[in-house]
Amino acid sequence: MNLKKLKPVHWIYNLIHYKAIRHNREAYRKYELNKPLIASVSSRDFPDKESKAWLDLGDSRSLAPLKPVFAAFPGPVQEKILSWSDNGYMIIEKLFSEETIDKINDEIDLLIRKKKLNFNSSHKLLFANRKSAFIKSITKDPLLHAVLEFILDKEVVAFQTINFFMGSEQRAHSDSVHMTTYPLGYLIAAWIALEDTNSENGPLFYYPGSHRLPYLLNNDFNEGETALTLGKKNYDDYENRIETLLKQNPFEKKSFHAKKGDVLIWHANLVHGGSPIINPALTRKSMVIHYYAKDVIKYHEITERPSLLQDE
Ligand SMILES: O=C(O)CCC(=O)C(=O)O
Repeated sequence: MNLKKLKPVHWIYNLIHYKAIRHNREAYRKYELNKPLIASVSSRDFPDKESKAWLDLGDSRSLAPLKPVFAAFPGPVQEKILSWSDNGYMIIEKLFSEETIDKINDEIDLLIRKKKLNFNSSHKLLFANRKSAFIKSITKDPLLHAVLEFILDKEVVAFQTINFFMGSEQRAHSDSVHMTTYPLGYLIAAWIALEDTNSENGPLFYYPGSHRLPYLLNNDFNEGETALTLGKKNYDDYENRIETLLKQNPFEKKSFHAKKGDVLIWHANLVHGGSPIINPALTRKSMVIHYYAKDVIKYHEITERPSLLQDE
């Protein structure tokens, strides 16, 4: 028996990390989830599976200009906010300067040299924001923060940063199965180009409009769950289901050929991934920051574990 499939193993893990799951306490109360914080949590605990984010319930073109702060954004950013409900993503060109990006790259190199940051088995460098005050400050960039909080109409907190040296080659997925919220729709990500990307170095790909697909959660691809064990299916089964969904709903596939300093912001349910690396000699340095709205329930649908969040 795979220990990772045993819920009691997760409960012990959650208990050990109790401080980092306390962020859910208020939200459990607010959304009337009557469970201990250390218990497994999944979409099966909740009454609905639709986003409650205001720009999913209504259209950004009519709603966004009604908020006085909208007028404070630069004109080009306003345009992108207006298309959010249709697109589920936006690109802000050169949000970060060359100098800032160089500093990020230097900082990541330093963290690696000092062995404070290590590649995991998927070639990812996780949580540089917890190791470096400078990287943490990037997650709080004022314009980026203002845009994210406007889109969600809630305060946001950075859950994690992931740095890549090479393209991820990750299959198509939506982040909502990895970083799930109740209500749905309250995760948002910012992907920062730390160098230019092109068709050779495994650029990010995404499907505009795919955020409107139904959220694919445990009940849709997993089965055989019991009170003590997780369902029998695994992440490959999830990715296969997404592939099938994309075949049934042919969205246009776009690749992000970014310039250093460009940022792509994506919706909680936008389907995206990493293209194949055509030239393995090329790096594709990037940093993605995943943010949660602060006052919602935050967890990982597949393993049913509450997300671990450090104090900001
Ligand atoms: O950077 C990439 O290639 C993919 C990143 C991604 O899928 C994610 O962070 O959710």
